[in-house]
Amino acid sequence: MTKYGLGPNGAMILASDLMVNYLDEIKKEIDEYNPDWIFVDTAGQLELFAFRDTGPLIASSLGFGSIQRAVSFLFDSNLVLRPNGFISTLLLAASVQFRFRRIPQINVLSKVDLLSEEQIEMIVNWSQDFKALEDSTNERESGLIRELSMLISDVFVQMGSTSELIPCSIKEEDGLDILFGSLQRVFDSDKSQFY
Ligand SMILES: Nc1nc2c(ncn2[C@@H]2O[C@H](COP(=O)(O)OP(=O)(O)OP(=O)(O)O)[C@@H](O)[C@H]2O)c(=O)[nH]1
Ligand SMILES: [Mg+2]
Repeated sequence: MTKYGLGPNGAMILASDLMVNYLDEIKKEIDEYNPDWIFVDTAGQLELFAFRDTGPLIASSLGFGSIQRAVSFLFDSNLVLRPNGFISTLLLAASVQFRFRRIPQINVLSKVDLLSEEQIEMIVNWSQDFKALEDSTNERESGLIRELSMLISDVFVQMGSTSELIPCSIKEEDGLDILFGSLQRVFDSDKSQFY
């Protein structure tokens, strides 16, 4: 902030852009561990990573040229209990997919220890069946929000893009085996396309 005369938001954006200058160093450091898997946890503020040109650049450089890469997008349980929260998050997930279009994306429902079994089932169902999402929107939203939500979910219905959410909880170490299986399936199908 002091060096470039920026406020906190501008400084965070510049810091994430400047990361590109350190990619070689970061790669070298990671390589020293000779890892089987690398997880790169990026900021929840999407404009810091996903929406900057540097995001996809960093993702492809840190992939070490490997084809076995995937983006995992988290739907935070705190934000998706109502249809309108779910739809806003779905829009964000779709724009991340649009930005990293060459990399397969797996959507995760995170922090599910905060939800009941019924709530988890309802949200996972919304992700697979947009008609169910429209029904819940009709039931639980009203006015302009309902109208907008219906229009947006109709776009998803027309795109036919359903992607199942994988429920996970870090706190309870729940669902991670299913996420891991999903990642392996993505990597295996990518390999067969490649060869
Ligand atoms: N109950 C519950 N809380 C969690 C879980 N994972 C993280 N948290 C908590 O959620 C809060 C916010 O953490 P995250 O959602 O990981 O967010 P962050 O990584 O700080 O920020 P961004 O990723 O940039 O949004 C912290 O208090 C975490 O301890 C989980 O599986 N269950
Ligand atoms: Mg985080």
